[in-house]
Amino acid sequence: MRFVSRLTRQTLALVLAGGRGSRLYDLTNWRAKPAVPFGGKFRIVDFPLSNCVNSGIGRVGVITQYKAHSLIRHVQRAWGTFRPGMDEFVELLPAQQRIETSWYEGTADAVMQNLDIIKAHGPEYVLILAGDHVYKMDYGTMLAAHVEQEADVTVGCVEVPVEEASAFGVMSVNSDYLVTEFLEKPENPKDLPDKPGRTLASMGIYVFSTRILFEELERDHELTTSSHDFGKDIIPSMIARRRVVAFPFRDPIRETGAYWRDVGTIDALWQANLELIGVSPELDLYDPEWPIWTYQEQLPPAKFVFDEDGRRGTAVDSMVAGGCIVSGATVRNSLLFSQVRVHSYSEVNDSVIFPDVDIGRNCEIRRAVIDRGCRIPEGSRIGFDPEADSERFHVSPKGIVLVTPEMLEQDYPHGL
Ligand code: ADQ
Ligand code: ADP
Repeated sequence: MRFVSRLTRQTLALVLAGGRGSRLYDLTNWRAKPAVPFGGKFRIVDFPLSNCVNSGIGRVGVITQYKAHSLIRHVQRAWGTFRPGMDEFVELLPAQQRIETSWYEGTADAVMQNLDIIKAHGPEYVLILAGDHVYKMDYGTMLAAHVEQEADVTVGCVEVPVEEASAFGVMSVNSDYLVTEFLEKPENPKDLPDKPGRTLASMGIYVFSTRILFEELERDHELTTSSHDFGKDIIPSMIARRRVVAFPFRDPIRETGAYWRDVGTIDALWQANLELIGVSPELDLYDPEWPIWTYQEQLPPAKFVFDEDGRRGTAVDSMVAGGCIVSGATVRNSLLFSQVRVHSYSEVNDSVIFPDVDIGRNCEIRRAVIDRGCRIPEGSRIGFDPEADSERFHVSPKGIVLVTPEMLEQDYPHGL
């Protein structure tokens, strides 16, 4: 254990949080994907950041670019006072044209443009993470594997069904987990030799020995043909020249399987949120051994009340955050983020309701994701008629209805 804690102390983690996340449609019109709310009170970026803290990595940079306002505000509030004075910090690294006169191009360029900041911290290892995945992972075991295997770079990987693999970097490994091939988002990914129907996908997280990272970034920087991306350029080009090792991810607590989700679509976001409600969800937010940290403003407890006509306000099979009031309405199999109001005679089923939403009287809502600040007018029916819904809202391939303030011709909540 002392060995691992020495490694985590010698590590600087960089969380890449600048991408657009365009498959989330209007949810990322005004915010970056890592700032998208998740799990009733968190934002997605809280997962990799909590993993860092729980793994004993105290030095973390968050690289931001696209629509970063609410992300920056959240990281400052939740993570800004991270044990000051103990060489532990979460530092925001916005694209600021320090080296180039351009914004960050690919993910490697985003790291390259912060090279002098990395040098100033002098880490032995740099752990590169994505800010937009939901999972619990002990990065200490990955660092230990990197050192034991004498790797130049270690790539975190998970097994996925072949039919989903063209969204990922896909790799082939030999019996020592040395990567022999790496194809970024291949059209026809190959099956694992011993497991038909399955393949090995990159999680887009990497441990680099710092010297190697610098050499590779500088080499890539000179290549005019490169898009300066880890998955597209850097990792594939290292296979023939360096020791590229795969690290199969296991759950830190159960040591079997692994919960890891790229909640990159409305369907995936909806499903991953609702799965949390189950009796024994794969991702347990109530586990004291691997807490997920966040910021939430001080709010009164959620309240469930009879309305003036004596109708009961209830929520069952649901998660309800602070500041919510359910009055004379019924909520089932749903997740209510903070300060949601559900008024009399309304029914909410199988839905994910972001903070500060007001659901008027007599509404029926099912299979929906409602964005922050929406005021749903009295008598609305959402999730029953895909054709009518798609005239005003966005309807996903699985029929989940996304509603945003803009679609309701309302303003987003400013200054909330
Ligand atoms: P993608 O997820 O498609 O594939 P990308 O869109 O580059 O990769 O995003 C990776 C991370 O970097 C995200 O957290 C994103 O927000 C951030 N990011 C993207 N562009 C950025 C920029 N210019 N500046 C700062 N941050 C930026 C990658 C790998 C695959 C792997 C999947 C796993 O390339 O090999 O399988 O992740 O999801
Ligand atoms: P989050 O729920 O992620 O905190 P916010 O609703 O606070 O998102 O919006 C993020 C940022 O974008 C805020 O600064 C907000 O003022 C701004 N914003 C949101 N919607 C609009 C809009 N329609 N026009 C201009 N700015 C907007």
